[in-house]
Amino acid sequence: MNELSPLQTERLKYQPKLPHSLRKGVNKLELIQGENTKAIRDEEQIQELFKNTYGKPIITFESTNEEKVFAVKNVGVILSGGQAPGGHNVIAGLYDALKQANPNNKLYGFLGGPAGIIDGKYIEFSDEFIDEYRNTGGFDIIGSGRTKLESQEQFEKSLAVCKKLEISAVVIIGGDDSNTNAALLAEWFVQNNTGIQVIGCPKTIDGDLKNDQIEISFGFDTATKTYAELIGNIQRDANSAKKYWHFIKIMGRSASHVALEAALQTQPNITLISEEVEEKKMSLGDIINYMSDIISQRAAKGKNFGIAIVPEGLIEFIPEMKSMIANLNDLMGELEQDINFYNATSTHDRFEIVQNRLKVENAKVFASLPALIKAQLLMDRDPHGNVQVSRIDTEKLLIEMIKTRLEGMKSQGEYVGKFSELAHFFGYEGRCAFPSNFDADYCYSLGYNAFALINFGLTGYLSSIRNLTQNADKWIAGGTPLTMMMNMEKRHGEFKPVIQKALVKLDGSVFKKLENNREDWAINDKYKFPGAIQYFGPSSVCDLTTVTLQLESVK
Ligand code: FBP
Repeated sequence: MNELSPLQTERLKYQPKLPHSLRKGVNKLELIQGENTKAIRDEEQIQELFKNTYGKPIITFESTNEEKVFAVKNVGVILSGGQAPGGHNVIAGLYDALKQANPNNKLYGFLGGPAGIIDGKYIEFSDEFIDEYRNTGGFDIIGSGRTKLESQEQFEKSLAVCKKLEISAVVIIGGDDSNTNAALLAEWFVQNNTGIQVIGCPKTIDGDLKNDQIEISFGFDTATKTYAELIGNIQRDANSAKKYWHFIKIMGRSASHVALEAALQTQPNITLISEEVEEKKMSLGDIINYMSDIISQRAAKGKNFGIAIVPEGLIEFIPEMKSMIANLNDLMGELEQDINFYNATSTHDRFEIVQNRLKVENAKVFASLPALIKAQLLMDRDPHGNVQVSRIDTEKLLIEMIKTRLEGMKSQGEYVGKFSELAHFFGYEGRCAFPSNFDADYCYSLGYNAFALINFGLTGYLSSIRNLTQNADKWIAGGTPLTMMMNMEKRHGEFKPVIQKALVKLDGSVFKKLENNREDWAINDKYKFPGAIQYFGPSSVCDLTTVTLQLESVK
């Protein structure tokens, strides 16, 4: 083992908290069945596609004094998609429950994400190995990947690997796409009488895998607290030096939950919310005017500094950009085959080819963008065919356009300030932080609970821990059928069953909190400084939940 930092050493000793119902042990549980469930929409189609796993009841666990005996089991686990703090604890919780149930049980970890189960690349966990990773950030214990697990061939290969290892259950730790794939795999395993169960765990810093049953995905708590610490530090710097406007892009592929939460924790001058931009059909020009007006109002008060928060996915929510990017996504396949495009020696020539292929109105939008953004829009798509928004410098695009707008305003005598800007992107800084106590406890509970679901023979369920604003003692453990979160959505031109992504609700209390305060925060500096995540000390700082969770828990 490498030499450890003092915090690493202390965190390894931390014993995560479990809900009261799970504390007597995984063999002393009673399963309580709720009502049967339905898909959120498109019930008939989802039922048709998931004939064997559709409509199952919601499950809760209660502890009992009666000890049950279960057969020996081998389980496989996969980390899927982007890193999120706490993933190692999901595996640790799963491992502890599995070994507690029967020391002869085995846990296998598939390497490098879903590709590991297809290609048969795995390790078997041991006490010594797991112990090195308890309460640590990252997914390096077994690695992660973005392979989509969805084809017949992949399922067959996965089955062969499971048979070889005598695995009777697979746990997939992932976001909405990975858990959609977990649902498909669960159904396929039942349909083919394999006897293999599939259980999902809700992961993603983006916070967009949530619904009535899943209060939040793991990782959101730690990532938002990390970004809030950094934003708070920058606010102090800006307020001290009083000379820079800081434009901070905040990670979160599509939904703006992360930017919104970080903003509520820090109260910056400007916070853009992609969902609002889309709903109000704000053009790029409207956004620039909105931001320039605030910059100008502050300058009139002698404040040539400020903080602007930009959600990572913004560019895809601006109507004219959305249409242009969709057109570009469709073109990417053709461009890959286009010899002229690939042989083009200058980026200018490449841009020309793209412009000539786009629809007229989209070509105009493309042409209006700076070369840097055009080049970034032409980069490779992710395995789901999406633009990789983390690699597009939206904050720089806004800065360039604001500069031009402010010059125009200056010439009309409407702006009297001096605009010096700095651009930041906070994303990867937060995805592998040491999990907060909340994420350490929540993740361990999710993993432990996943094994309880397996022990009771369930499949096609998401491990669920609820009542999260209360002490861990009062958390409610159970399972949510994956099919109840699904509906049909168009993906690459075809309707497919998918878990619905939760976007920011503009009529919800979390957005309202921003909306009711943002005019005040824009001009009167009301910066808050959350500071670093605390792991040891008073519960009021160590066990704090996010503002989002607190506001959403008030029904
Ligand atoms: P998941 O949905 O897989 O959890 O991904 C989250 C995320 O961190 C996004 O916020 C971000 O846009 C993306 O991953 C970045 O992907 P990559 O790690 O491939 O650069």
